[in-house]
Amino acid sequence: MPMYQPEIETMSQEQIRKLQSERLVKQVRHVYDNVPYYRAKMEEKGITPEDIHGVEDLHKLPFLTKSDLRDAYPYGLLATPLQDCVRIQSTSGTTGRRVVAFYTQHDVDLWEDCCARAIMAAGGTAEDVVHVSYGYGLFTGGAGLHGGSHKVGSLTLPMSSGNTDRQIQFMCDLGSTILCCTPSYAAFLAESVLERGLKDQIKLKAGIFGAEAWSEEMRQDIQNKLGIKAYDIYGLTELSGPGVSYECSEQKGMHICEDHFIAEIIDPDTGEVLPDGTKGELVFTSITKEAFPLLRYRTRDICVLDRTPCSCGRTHVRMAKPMGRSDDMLIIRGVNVFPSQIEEVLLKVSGENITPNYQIIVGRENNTDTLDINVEMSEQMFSDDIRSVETLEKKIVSQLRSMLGIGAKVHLVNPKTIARSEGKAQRIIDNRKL
Ligand code: DLL
Repeated sequence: MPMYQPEIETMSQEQIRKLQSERLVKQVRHVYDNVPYYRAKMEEKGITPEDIHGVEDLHKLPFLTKSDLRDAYPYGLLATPLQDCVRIQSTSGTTGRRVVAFYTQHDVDLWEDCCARAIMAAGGTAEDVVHVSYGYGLFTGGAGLHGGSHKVGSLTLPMSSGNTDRQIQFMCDLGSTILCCTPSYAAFLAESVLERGLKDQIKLKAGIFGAEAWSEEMRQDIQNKLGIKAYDIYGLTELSGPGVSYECSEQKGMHICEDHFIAEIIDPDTGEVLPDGTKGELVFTSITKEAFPLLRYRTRDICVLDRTPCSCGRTHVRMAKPMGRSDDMLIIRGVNVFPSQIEEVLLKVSGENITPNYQIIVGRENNTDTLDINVEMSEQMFSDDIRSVETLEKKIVSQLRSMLGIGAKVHLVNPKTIARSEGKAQRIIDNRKL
């Protein structure tokens, strides 16, 4: 499949490291000179830009965390005059202060290039109709894929999220070939297309789904229902938005745009840098951003890096599907559980018998954590006798126990009783926090 910027996407690892080193040295100087907040952090560590000669010195720099972003809100990390900025985007977070990120025109351009790489890695060309159902507005999903699609030269359908009937009508009438939205909305759209008996009328060939953790089982489910290839895409507002990394046709991890971002994996407790292949917290340094350049930003996403060659020809390091954010991790009776692991068990054990709609409810009774999982049955299962429902519930409980080591109560609930999501799904209700 053709690449958007093959000369960059296939650079040798040595060339990438050299480019990263040159850009890092410049970026550290830019931040030190223009961001007093970060300069103070460097001074606290006794570091000056003269100490940073290349990627090998990255570990000397202080980390930035989400709480730094909150402290410095709104302008404290801005590295260019506000008049040079042309755009603001913001996170979808619902608690605390939102993160506000700034972009110069150059920053928007590079971000859109990253999204264009992702679209072409999913087989997109100027012939395609790219149906963007990520939310438009402050959220980066809509704007990012929209800009990327323009750069590829595809016909861009700026649908935004919601109004499922209209989404499906346009998909059929205008022959959308690539769908971009969250995986949970893709699952809902897939269900809605099948319900309306319109699978034969859609021309979709690929989907570019991200913004939330989703399992391989969820991928299979969406691929089968829509008859497409589903590609993962990752990113965060603080670094630009979608396109920090993206999957290629191999579907074996997401290539990180290493000419723009240096990735590290650290031990979340000690901050120590871990070798490639070890699971830990993903940390990014943006080396090309002008307005909002974050150095050693702790994402809280738990993940693994893979530097083995990829048969697609791209040389940029791949990151595995993040298991979720460390702050989404549930500690249930002392066991660490990521919601994505529960999703994996549910879909693996139940196959066609359930829909990918579920809700995880955590509580506390008599000082002991409780875990209840509501999962929607498929219409077919719903019409089965009660005994088969009970058998499936027991099977899920036993698999959860053997795979995660925890007991849970599983309730197969009637079809269409769990609220659908048009953006990022809200799957966890943790009543212990109330
Ligand atoms: O979610 C940007 C985005 C939009 C990515 C569209 C992909 C597609 P934020 O709202 O700032 O930005 O949320 C960033 O979402 O730190 C991860 O925890 C999570 N996340 C994003 N992509 C993935 C993914 C956008 N593919 C936070 N898999 C990140 C798992 C993801 N988690």
